[in-house]
Amino acid sequence: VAERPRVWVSQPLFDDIVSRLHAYFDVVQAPDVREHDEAAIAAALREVDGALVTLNERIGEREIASAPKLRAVANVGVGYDNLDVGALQSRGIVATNTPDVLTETTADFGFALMMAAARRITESERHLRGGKWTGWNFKGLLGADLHRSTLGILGMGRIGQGIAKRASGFDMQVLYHNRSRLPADVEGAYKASYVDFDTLLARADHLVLVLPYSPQTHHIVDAAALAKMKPTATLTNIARGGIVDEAALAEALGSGRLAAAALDVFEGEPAVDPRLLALDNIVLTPHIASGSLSTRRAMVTLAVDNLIAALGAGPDAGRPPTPIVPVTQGGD
Ligand code: 8YV
Repeated sequence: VAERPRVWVSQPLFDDIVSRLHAYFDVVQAPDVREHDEAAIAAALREVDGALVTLNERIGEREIASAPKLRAVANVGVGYDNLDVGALQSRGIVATNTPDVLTETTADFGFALMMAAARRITESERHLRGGKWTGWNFKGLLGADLHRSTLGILGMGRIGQGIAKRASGFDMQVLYHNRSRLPADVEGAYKASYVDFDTLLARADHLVLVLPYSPQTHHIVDAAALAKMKPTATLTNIARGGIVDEAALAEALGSGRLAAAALDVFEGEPAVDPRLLALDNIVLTPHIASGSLSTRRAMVTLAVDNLIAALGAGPDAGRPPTPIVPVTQGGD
């Protein structure tokens, strides 16, 4: 009897969904380890044909070098900066991600964060819970409007377009910047206008970051970029922490150069820069933008389908639904 392929599941996900793998593979389920170090990942990959991983698992040259049998890596998540896709693909290892299924949930959350920053919702709650609300105050905790303001979207991929769609209900003017301009009919559908990066910074009342993280986008929102924004503006990041220079952001928020920010992602997460934690005009959430129960289940379902197909099994053998094709345009 031929040996069954073996797959590694890097985190406890949803057992009822992951168990579909048992029909085709021997499954090695990692214990409840949220952050595997390089040695642990390399050891886990040594014996397996495939892996189901999350953003907590970085898979690069070194891990691949110690994984002679590896043929497929299914990432749970649309962003895949945790994977060295070039290294995987040059070894003929199929890499997949989970686009589309999380678009609307993530766009909802981006909008919620933007509103929370603009209307100072979490700051107000801290004020109340802290016993500082001593009486109704006409000028207390005044925020900025979303409706009829100018929304700036950096990264006009699926999630960026989801945010643009929501913005139309708020009568916002939508400006975007992207690696490449969208076709006129798509721009028209969202009433979105393409502008260069500097114009986006200068004109946005609320700027949302929804672009992939790469060496090219590392710290593109730095002190110089923040200095181009309106002092009344807000910045929301639901992409990856490394896109923003957090020290520069803390400085801008602390000095009144920028009104407010909302971050769901951090450069050194789960560690958060104490300079950000010390500020009141920032909303901080622990990377939960895609975190509705149904969407997280849909992500795992798609990742499992991808892994089965990428390893040549199941109804879509050899044709995983969402393989990663090196990105040449847009956000995610
Ligand atoms: C996930 C994300 O929580 O999809 C992404 O890119 O950042 C989140 O939706 C994460 O990727 C899970 O691995």
